[in-house]
Amino acid sequence: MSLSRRHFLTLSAAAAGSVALGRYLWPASSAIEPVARRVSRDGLLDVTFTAARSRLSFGRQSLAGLTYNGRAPGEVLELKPGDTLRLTLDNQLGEDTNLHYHGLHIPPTGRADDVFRHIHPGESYTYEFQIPADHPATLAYYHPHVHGRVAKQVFGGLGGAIVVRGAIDEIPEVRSAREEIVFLKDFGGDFERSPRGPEHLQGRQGDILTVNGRLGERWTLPQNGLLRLRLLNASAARFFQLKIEDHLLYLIGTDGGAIERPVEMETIALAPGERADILVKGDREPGTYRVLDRSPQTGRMGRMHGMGRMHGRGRNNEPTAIATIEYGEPVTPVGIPESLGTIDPLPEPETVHRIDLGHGMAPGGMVFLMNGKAFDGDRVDIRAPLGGVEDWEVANRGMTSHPFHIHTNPFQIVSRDGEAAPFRVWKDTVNINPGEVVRLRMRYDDFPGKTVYHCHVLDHEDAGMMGILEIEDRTRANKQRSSFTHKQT
Ligand SMILES: [Cu+2]
Repeated sequence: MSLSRRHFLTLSAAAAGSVALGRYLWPASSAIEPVARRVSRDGLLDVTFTAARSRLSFGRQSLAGLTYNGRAPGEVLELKPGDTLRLTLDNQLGEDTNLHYHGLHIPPTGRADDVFRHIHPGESYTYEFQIPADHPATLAYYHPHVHGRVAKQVFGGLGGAIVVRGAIDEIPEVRSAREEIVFLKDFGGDFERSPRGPEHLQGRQGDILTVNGRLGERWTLPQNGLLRLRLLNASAARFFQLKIEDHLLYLIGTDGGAIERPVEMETIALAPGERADILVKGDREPGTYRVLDRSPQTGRMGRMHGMGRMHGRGRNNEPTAIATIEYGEPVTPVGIPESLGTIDPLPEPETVHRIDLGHGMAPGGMVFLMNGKAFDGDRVDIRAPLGGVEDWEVANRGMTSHPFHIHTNPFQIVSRDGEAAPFRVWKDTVNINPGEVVRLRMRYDDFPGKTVYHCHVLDHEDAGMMGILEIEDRTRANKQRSSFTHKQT
């Protein structure tokens, strides 16, 4: 374990090279308001979001965008396992919308995570569901999910973070850390303009890199203490690759919550939809340090979370400062925790599904395909048994990276190009570079129904790269069938 961790650090460091000093592209905002947060009380979080068109400001620039209650991102929702979220969405967008609760293990049906439900213009709809009592602590992500409009609505500004509290938050070192939500998102240009021709490979991207919807975020790192950054890539299509000047990053959690032991890294790559929980140690010369991004411009990106090497860079490789860390008052020294929890491996799979990701040309432009097919809401692509364990072998046969996301149940990464994953993780989104094959393993726990899997470069999803998974309760189906047969005889 320690060998592979050290191995990764070397690879990552070599790939990152010595980072040239970047520059501030944007002036720091003059007034920094705290991130708006709504916390559950007595087991309930009851919120109303009005989705509407708004003007967004970034420094001296102003753009047309989309907001929840006038905010982009929307308020942070904070709950505990067992709590109920009641969320009324009032649609003033002038077109269909809805919500997906990315990373929450909740039913894909009813008033929960049903992305097939459309909320029409002028309508209001109330989602209501319970966070399961055994839900792991994690950072989840709410965003719209009406097929064909997802990229535009997310790029316009719709989305927000959900914090589920739990065991990792109680580890003394983690508890002592200053915590910041880092909602990463690019803005720029006309959010409604669809990519044309080969632009479609990259999806819609902007040059304004924001953290929590703002420019020039500043965080305090207590001298000798810890800063905990909860990263979420909420871009429609942009990949982030972050490092902090002169500081290592200690990965403590991924999409699905805590990993088993911290993993030391120099840089962290985040594809759209991915999250990471990291600690930063305040053990350097007190001062000011920049958080730098070197988003790969197109094509391949670094492997996720210590999964391997970094690949060919884009043309513009100048790092951009997206935030600043300032040392604060000294505190009693705190170290990085030794262990964070356990992840039990899933049993051997009963079935292996194979999915090829690709693209092609159609009369209307580029189409993005899974096993040669574009999304069809009336077709079930994969049927799986409730309670079963299956592997999915996902191969990228195309020319650009595809972050592969599955709703409802998290998965473990088994291997990449046949090489075993260096450490156990629970994830819901995994980046797959051109030519790579990723094998992931999933158990279809407790929630039957139709759900989806898709590419999280949202322009690819909108242009066809999505499929339907139906999780079937076969015991119940068999019972119904036998009682039906009984009546017939
Ligand atoms: Cu894609």
